[in-house]
Amino acid sequence: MSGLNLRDFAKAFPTEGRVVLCTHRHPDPDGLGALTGVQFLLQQRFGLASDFVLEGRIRRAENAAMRDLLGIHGLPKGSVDPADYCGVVLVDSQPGFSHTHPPGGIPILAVIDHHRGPKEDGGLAVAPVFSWVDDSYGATSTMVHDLLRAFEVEPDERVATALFCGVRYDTNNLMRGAGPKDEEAFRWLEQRANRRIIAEIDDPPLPRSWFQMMHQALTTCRTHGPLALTLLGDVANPETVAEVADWLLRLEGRTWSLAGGACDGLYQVSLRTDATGADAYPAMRAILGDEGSCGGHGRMAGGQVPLDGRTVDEVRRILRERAVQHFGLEGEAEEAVVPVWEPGARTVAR
Ligand SMILES: [Mn+2]
Repeated sequence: MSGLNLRDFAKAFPTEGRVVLCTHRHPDPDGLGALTGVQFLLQQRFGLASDFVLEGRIRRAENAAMRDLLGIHGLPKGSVDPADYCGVVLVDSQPGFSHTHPPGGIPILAVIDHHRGPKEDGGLAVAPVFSWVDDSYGATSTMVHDLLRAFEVEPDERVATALFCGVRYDTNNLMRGAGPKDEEAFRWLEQRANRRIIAEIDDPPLPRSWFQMMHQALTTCRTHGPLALTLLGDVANPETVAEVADWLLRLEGRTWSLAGGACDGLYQVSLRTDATGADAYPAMRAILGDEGSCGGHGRMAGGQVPLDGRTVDEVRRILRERAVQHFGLEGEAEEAVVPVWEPGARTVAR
């Protein structure tokens, strides 16, 4: 872990050239907010232009709305010529994280992140010129807010809105993993953000595919006592799985929700809990057993299992058995959430 040293940050950058800004695959609001803030800082304080290179697709409707309404657009990854750039800045992720692949052949100048590092000691796998990694922050956007204010750069409305989205989504409006620094950033950015845009990002139009996915989730979900288990087939992206897990945790009487779906040769899983004092990470670790990787803390955990030539059904069966066993629910009846009905059949709402 390292603290913020403004002189070291400034020294990491050359006096001219163009910079690539990256975050993890399938960027979320915190990654997008931090990118926008760093771009503004580099331009205003150091006179450096930069481009975003975004990996993976942004599919969650809220995130896509943020991208579109704030004009956060990346270059196609294959189009980056290393000769055009002097360095990379990585935010909300670190070199060595499996979901992060900055374009090769360009030195990493700076890393700003609030996750623990990939190595056993929590350190970075590759040493960049400057690194500021501090897991006491609830969001990387809070760190970038601190950076802007330390350099006395006043964000414009667009940048403040982007950073505000990052802080509030990563901390769930200061209710998850947020500390005093996040609270200060939240209040300060809120004053400067565009509320109409925030409202649109919170409540975007949803495509038919979202309703189809939720329909599939409802018909797939089975409860085993306090556990809602929603192991889907193929899904468009890992965020869908997280969204389904969040949603079905709200089912009355459920204190654990495990959702999964296949994407890019991996079976993605998300676990959520609202049981008092429960920790999702060890439960996820136990359910995945010796395969796959996972991360998380507190009420949420996410992971992935390589299909490795197995069918999706086989992996779903294994995960269901392990989850039921882990929570000691072998004696509980398996129940559907919604009645299975044939199209055209008369249904009576009770
Ligand atoms: Mn984050």
